[in-house]
Amino acid sequence: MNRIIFHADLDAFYASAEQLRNPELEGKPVAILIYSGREGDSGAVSTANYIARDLGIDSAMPIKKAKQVAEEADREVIFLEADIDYYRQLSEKIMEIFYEHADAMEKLSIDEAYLDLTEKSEGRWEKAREIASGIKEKVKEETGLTCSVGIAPNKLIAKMASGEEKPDGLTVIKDSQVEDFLTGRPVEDLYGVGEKTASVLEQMGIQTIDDLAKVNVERLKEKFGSKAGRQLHEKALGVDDSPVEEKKPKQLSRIQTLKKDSSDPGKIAPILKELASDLEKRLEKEGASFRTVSIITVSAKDYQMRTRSRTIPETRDMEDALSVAKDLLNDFLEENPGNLRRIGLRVSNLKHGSLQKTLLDY
Ligand code: TTP
Ligand code: MG
Repeated sequence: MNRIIFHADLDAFYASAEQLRNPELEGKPVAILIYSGREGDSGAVSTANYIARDLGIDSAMPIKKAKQVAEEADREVIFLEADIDYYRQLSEKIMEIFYEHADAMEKLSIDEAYLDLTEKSEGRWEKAREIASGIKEKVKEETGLTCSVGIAPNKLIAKMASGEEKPDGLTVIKDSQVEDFLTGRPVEDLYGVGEKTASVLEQMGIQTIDDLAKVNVERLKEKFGSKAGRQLHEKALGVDDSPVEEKKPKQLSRIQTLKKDSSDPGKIAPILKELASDLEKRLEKEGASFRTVSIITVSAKDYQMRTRSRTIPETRDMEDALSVAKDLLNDFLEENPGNLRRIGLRVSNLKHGSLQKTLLDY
């Protein structure tokens, strides 16, 4: 059966995430900043929504420069500091949806994943397209976010295809369309070909992917070494046999904002219980046990995030995690008076597969 690989990439992820929790941003240019912390405006734009991109503000632009662009355009751009923890939570939710729909999932970054849909779609492109639409809808329904999807015979082409119709796109490139799809594009469009490689290729007179496909592979091997040269040539031909590889998570966590800021263990512990039951399902699906339990607290006063952890004998019983978490919470609240805004639970030191036998079992 021919392989069918799906790649999804969320649209203007951090900016869209901010728009979700603040609908007033809708229709305005928004840029998300990551401060380097050394001085006032040092740092860079992590992403910008499409309206801000039209003004010329985009990822990796220095903050100072972005503010200058806004001023020159005489537009009020909303600059917000990145809240990575919030984006991570959203990302986890989305990855769960992907995970449920695929034969295998490989997370590529906070807002991207590959799925293998070969079995689920029985190798049929139309069926794969339907599944992809369903996934996009589910993501929209459950999180309010849109993503762009590429479906192709392999990871390389699927990733390129997902960028074709951003935002909210769905592009299918079947085996028979790969060659046309690659023709005329600059070599940098190939995932993994950076500026350096591109400039060496340019010196060899190679600019487009089809130039690269036509060149004798021996010339590439001479320049880039045997393995890299061969891989480069394969890429240009649209060939990529690499499997969608599940990266087993090393930890799982859930975090929730309290309905009302509180320092009362009686009000906070029930939330830990909810988080534990949520984690239990995920852990079961993962078939994993854990050794370390942590609580994550976010202070209502300064939004500081703090973590308390304890390591216990290997278990897969969330009741164990919950009782440790309650202990940690009580200790924490005694030592740190003041209201919490959010509370989280994490299990880490995960071990996948069967629970290792302990001495007691023998
Ligand atoms: P991307 O998927 O590259 O960008 P995006 O989702 O904002 O926009 P697009 O619609 O083009 O996919 O990256 C995902 C997130 O990663 C992005 O929202 C912010 C973060 N990021 C950085 O922090 N620094 C960077 O240089 C880039 C490129 C992204
Ligand atoms: Mg994205």
